[in-house]
Amino acid sequence: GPDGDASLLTKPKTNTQRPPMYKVMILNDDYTPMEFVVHILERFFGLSHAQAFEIMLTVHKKGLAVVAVYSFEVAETKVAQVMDFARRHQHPLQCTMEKE
Ligand code: NFA
Repeated sequence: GPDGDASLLTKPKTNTQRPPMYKVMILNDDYTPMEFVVHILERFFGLSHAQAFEIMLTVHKKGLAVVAVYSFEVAETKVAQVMDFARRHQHPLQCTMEKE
């Protein structure tokens, strides 16, 4: 009405779609050198040395960690870059993505 429709002001918007986001994760293994993982985190995820070292240690202790969250396209690119770099250096490091 002229004084405003309360429902229009208060009804939660259930149709506001956001694009799905994807967690990019690094998995632990027994062979990849710690310094190599730190280098990857700095190079491909733009982390500081201290942040990279912290995440590497979390992966080492807990088995995996989420490094970052991206759109599907960016997450796919990060995973491919990490997997290719690890393969070229003959390390078994695994990087995967999962929908949030
Ligand atoms: N666990 C590996 C080691 O002891 C280090 C590592 C950390 C590997 C994080 C993969 C991911 N050399």
